[in-house]
Amino acid sequence: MNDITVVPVPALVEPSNATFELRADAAIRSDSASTGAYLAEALRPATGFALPVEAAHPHPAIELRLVEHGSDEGYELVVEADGIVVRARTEAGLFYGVQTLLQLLPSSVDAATVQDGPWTVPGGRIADEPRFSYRGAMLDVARHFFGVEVVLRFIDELSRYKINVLHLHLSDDQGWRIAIESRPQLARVGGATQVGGAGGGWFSQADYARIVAHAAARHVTVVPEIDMPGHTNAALHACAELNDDGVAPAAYTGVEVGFSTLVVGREETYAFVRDVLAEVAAITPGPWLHIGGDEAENTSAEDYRTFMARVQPMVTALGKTVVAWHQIGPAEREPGRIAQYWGAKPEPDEDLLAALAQGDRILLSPADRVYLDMRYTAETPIGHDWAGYITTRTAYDWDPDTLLPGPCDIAGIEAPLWTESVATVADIDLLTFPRLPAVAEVAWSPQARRDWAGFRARLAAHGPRWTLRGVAFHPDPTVF
Ligand code: TNX
Repeated sequence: MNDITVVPVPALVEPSNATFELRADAAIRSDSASTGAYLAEALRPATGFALPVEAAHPHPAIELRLVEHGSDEGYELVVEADGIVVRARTEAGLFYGVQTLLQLLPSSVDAATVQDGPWTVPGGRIADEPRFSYRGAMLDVARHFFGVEVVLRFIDELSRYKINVLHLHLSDDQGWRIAIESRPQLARVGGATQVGGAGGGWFSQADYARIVAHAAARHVTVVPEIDMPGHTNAALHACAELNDDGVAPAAYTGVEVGFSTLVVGREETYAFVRDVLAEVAAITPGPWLHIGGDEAENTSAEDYRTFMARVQPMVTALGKTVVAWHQIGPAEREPGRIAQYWGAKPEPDEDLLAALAQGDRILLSPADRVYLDMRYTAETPIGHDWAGYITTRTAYDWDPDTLLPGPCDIAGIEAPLWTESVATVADIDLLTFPRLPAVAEVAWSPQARRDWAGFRARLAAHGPRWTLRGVAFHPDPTVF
């Protein structure tokens, strides 16, 4: 295990001189039917082996064991010449042990067709657990819509890097992307277009359920975001009754921000918010509901606080925890809420300071580090640059503990992908890989285990894997 290329780097690695070889007659014994099946399905195409999964095989080559001890997401992986054992207290931990094991095999294991072996794994012991319990990625399906299959594939890729939250930005000026049964015009009318005009679309509640289930099977929790009171042109366009004059604005297909607002003094606004949040909460098994709150530039500060003072308790009453962009800071604090910091250094941000002063938990999405929509360099064909260029190294080389002024309760890290300029799966891949794995390591691995030179060497080994999996990553010349 001296030269392993596992990303995120495990907390502890103890190499041995042993080598394990997976052979055609290998069986998997698993205490978890789902994780056993996941592993076998990941191994079968390239190895061509049958790899039966059984709860009680007498001589398994690979054992996945649920045990009494261990942390919530931790695992232990022991590789000896005659077998491999993964132990974890939870199903999530077992799944992460399996991800590590897959990365210990030759990269050709990711091929879709049978390859030559030998399928060797270096011997030793790994003991691993995450630094942060919230390790997220965000996909904006509002500016450009992406269908279920694209989202499922995105989940597959992020879960390989032990990311465990998918935040879906479901509404914005350019589109409303989740069906609300009590207000069908929201998605039907509000979801009909996207940036540039043509296209658009939305998730039925059955579509959303498929996403949530696929994510859950990979230990990923979905956080739905309904952005309010700004970023609401699509809703105002779909529902004339939300407008003071009863006249719906035109659909918006540009890329400006900050012009729209729900009408804070109008009762109909709160009936709408209540209906929407109730349905979104009902179809979301995870604990979080994101209510946006960013860039409400057309809402007065007083109106903003009035609005949030009414909306936050609705979320709590639905049994969910409020998540909002850090502009929520000055609004009355809802117990337990999470403020998502998306600033870029160095200016001290008053809204952030207000959130910190109120004792909000903070989710770190520093725009100059982890915004996947920023260009890598001036040459990157798509993306923004308002927070600067973000090379893979920039995304990697920072310490969450020293980012903010003073101590605070950090919930974790999330890398958002805004999609004003992201229109295809290839666009998603280009901006996401290899930077998301860099952020995943920031969120998972102990700071003391991380350094750019080591990361770069490990990350480079993932290029061939992405190629085999059809991921159109950016061949960042500082890495590959
Ligand atoms: C700011 S980040 C926004 C988004 C844009 C993004 C583009 C945040 C909470 N709001 O509306 O898409 O910049 O980088």
